[in-house]
Amino acid sequence: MIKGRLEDDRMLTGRGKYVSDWNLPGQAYGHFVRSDRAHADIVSLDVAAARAQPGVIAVITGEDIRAALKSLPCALPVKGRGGMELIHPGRPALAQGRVRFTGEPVALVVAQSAVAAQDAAELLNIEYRDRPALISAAEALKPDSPLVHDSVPGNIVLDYESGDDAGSKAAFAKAARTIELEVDISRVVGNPMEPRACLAHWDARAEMYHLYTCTQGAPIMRNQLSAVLGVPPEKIRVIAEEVGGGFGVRFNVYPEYCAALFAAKKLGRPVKWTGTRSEVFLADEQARGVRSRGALAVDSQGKILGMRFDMLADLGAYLAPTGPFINTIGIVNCLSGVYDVPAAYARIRLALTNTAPMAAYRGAGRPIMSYALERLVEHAAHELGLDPAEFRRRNFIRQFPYRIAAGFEYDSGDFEGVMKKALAAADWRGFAARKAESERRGKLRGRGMATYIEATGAGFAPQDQIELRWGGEGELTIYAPTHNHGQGHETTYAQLVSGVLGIPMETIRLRTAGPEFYLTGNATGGSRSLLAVGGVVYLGAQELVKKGMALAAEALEAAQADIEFAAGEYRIKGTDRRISIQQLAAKHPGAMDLAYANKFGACFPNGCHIAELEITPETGEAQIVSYVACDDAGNIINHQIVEGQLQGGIAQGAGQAFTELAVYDEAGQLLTGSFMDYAMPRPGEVAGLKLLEHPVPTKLNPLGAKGVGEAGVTGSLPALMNAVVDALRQAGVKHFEMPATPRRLWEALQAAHRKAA
Ligand code: MCN
Repeated sequence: MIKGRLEDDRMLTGRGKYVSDWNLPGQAYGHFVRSDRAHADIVSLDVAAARAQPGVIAVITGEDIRAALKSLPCALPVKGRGGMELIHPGRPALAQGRVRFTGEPVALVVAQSAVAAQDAAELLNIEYRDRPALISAAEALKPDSPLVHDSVPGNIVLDYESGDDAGSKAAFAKAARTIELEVDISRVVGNPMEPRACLAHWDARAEMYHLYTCTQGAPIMRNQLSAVLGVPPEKIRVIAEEVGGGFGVRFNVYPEYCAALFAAKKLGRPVKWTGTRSEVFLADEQARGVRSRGALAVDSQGKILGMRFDMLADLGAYLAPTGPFINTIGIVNCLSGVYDVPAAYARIRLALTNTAPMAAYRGAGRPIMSYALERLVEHAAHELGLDPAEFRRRNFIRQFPYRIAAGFEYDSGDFEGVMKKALAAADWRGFAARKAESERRGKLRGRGMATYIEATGAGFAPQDQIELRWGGEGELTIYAPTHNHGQGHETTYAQLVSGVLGIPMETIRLRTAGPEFYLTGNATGGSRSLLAVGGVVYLGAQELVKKGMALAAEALEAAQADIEFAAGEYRIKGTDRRISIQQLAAKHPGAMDLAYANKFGACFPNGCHIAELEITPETGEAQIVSYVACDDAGNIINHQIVEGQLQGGIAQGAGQAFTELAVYDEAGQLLTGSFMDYAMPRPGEVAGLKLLEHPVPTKLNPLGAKGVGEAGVTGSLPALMNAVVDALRQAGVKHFEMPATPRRLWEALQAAHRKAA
């Protein structure tokens, strides 16, 4: 077991190179002028006063880019109900004629300094004619609602369905009981530590665009930029060293990057933009924001016969490249969870509103499904008078492979085994006594469970390419398409290679996106890096050993058949004549380098999370008192990193459950646009974490690993809110939505109290 991570030293001693640490000779600075209203026509836009300011080099507007830049891309590989195609109304890099959400970029001011650009931006004279703003997806559906885009009738870009409609209807017709629950999966802002930034450069000689930015993966960003810039991906380089957190909101191309690249080419000098926290709140992709009406059909033995969901997703004012995917396939890929359900069906309508575009946030659709389903299952158990663990146990899938109604196939799992371990660690049976003890102290104690499953691994790119290249001193560099922005890839990929090649981990380094190489593959997302790219790295290392056989035979003057490889050395069998792989690589510069590609697809990590919390009725404060998570992430490569990933994911679930909420007012102004109004989870929020492993290796990749990066949030969101609802139930509260802030909890308790009186 190694101590710490290879990347820690650099990160903790301030030697990481983040986007705003990059500088290029002759660079200018950009500042974006953003719409201060949610929905309006741009009547006129006068740049003269701003342009005349000292230090200002250019003011670029939507009209300037109209002919040069295409819409930001968005596509979906599936159709909707009745063959409906996704309607992509298009999204310009700078607003053209109309603004559709507060914070939308309208113009880019470029100046000699960032301050000069910001000052001049205030002199931009924009005349708007306001239009009525649509703030909620429910409102968007009303027949007389204003249209966000004239090309999208009824504000619905897609009416999607998945599963077995007729079968589930039949199941409901014959059910002994049907149980329904409507829940709101609240809207959140991703908030990585590093606000978005870019440095755009046009290399006129090579006719190439260079973009330094915070990205979860250069290859995807390059393809998306290619669609906007109208040049092949080979003409674009995306460069990122350190990225201060991704969490899904650094996956896609953003308008600002396209406008900055346009400006860099037009002006013949690099343009640097460093965003602020306010811009993160206003103009980063936001996520979740789905209303779900779910129903279970149950027979007299507590066996689930059918399941239906009707969801309404808010996609914001424009389609983010992955927004529709996340809110359709990303939700239904685990449609019926860990349960053996003969007929499940979901309808999801994707609506537009005058709010920031919506896409991925840690879990990317799966927490929406797990929340809707696990809240419903827990609610059903209470309605049926069954122990929530027993109700789940009766319905677990036990045979694999198992194909769910949405068409996806779970390859492996032991849901009952996972739950058993969690129940024991949480002392499930002792809850009544603990609850009574809390009551004596005047506290409401609640317990919540979630037996989640999620899909990890599928990627858009046809293959993941990697390269292994030796340096002169026997050091080996792994080049990979997935970006490492907190997940510890430098350590785990090095562990894999070191394990195969037998060379010290310290001699292995990872480069994920750099100007000097070019790989295709998938970005970091969908918790796929280890199982997919890690799998390719692992096989690549094995190929490298094979590749060295002929050279080793030559160096040792033996027949290749007599050579064996072990512990980093090629050896003539039965002798002590040997050469290390590092010596061999140094002897033959370039000859021992290797390019390798392969692709490994989706697999299904799962787990059982059990939370207990106490609510203080006088103040509404909720305090987690114990949290047990037992997860099946398949084979684990680095237990310490996996533990960290689970802790982070659980804390992010707690953030959404207890404090975070993006709120727009009726006019479409974001009321929660800073950390003063939008509360992130704090250290200590998730106390008493107990993490257990229950690995069931998958055969779908060479490592037997399942993804873990998003599991924590997928499990914790429903487990925590089930615990909140359980505590409130005792006080007569019938319905409660996230976030469980002290004020909202206190108000709910007061309202129930008044009603009872
Ligand atoms: N791992 C392991 N054994 C397993 C599974 C994973 O040792 N069976 C290790 C991997 O080698 C890797 C880490 O755990 O070091 C996470 O691996 P994986 O599950 O493959 O997830 P990714 O590396 O693809 O990370 C993506 C995932 C996503 S989608 C979001 S969002 C997210 C997350 O990871 N964003 C993060 N975790 C984050 N953590 C940090 N610090 N910052 C983010 O932005």
